[in-house]
Amino acid sequence: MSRSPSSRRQPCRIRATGRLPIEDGEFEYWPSFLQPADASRLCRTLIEKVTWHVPRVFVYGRWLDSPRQAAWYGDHGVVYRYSGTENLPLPWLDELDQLRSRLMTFCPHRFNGALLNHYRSGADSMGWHSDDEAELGSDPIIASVSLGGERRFLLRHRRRKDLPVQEIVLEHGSLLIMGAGTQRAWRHSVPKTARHVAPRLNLTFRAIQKC
Ligand SMILES: O=C(O)CCC(=O)C(=O)O
Ligand SMILES: [Mn+2]
Repeated sequence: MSRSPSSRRQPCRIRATGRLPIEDGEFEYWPSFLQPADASRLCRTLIEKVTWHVPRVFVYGRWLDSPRQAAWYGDHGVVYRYSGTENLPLPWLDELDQLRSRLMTFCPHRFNGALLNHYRSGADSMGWHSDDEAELGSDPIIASVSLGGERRFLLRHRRRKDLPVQEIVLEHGSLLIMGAGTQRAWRHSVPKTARHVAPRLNLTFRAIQKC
């Protein structure tokens, strides 16, 4: 992930469904991708069954514990390296593989791995970054499913300082597709919140090009 310092601008909230009115990148937001009951069941199952760990990442010249739990699942041999970590895939859980099949029917992309994030409380977060590692290819497509507590997802253009920070509230059972151009033009983050929020899972399905 390439990172940058945080921004002080007031975010502009986007409430649209489907293709989002965002420049220089194809973002789609589908709030009811999963039915609430199915999303709740999947959230409970994955919190229980996934082999979670706290990644130790190399950022700004030092090793730090990530402020969340994570896990990498994927096809055999699909290794994902980011922020100084090398992640060997855990074999697909049935629930993740079924979701992957559904996503590949919904959008015309193939995914061979999923990076899962567990935000245990509002104190867990994800800093500003783009998912632009070489092994994701020149224009990565990422399908991101959210389960559990709603969190703010912020987008900041990498070059256009005149554009406001954009904000999408990622709801329980929603799907965000970050398509063509999104990682080249934008950085994204999930900030901490002082509000009481339920635990949240985010499942980001990716296509590793070189294994
Ligand atoms: O939790 C989210 O919605 C975003 C996760 C993310 O950006 C990532 O895993 O790279
Ligand atoms: Mn990301």
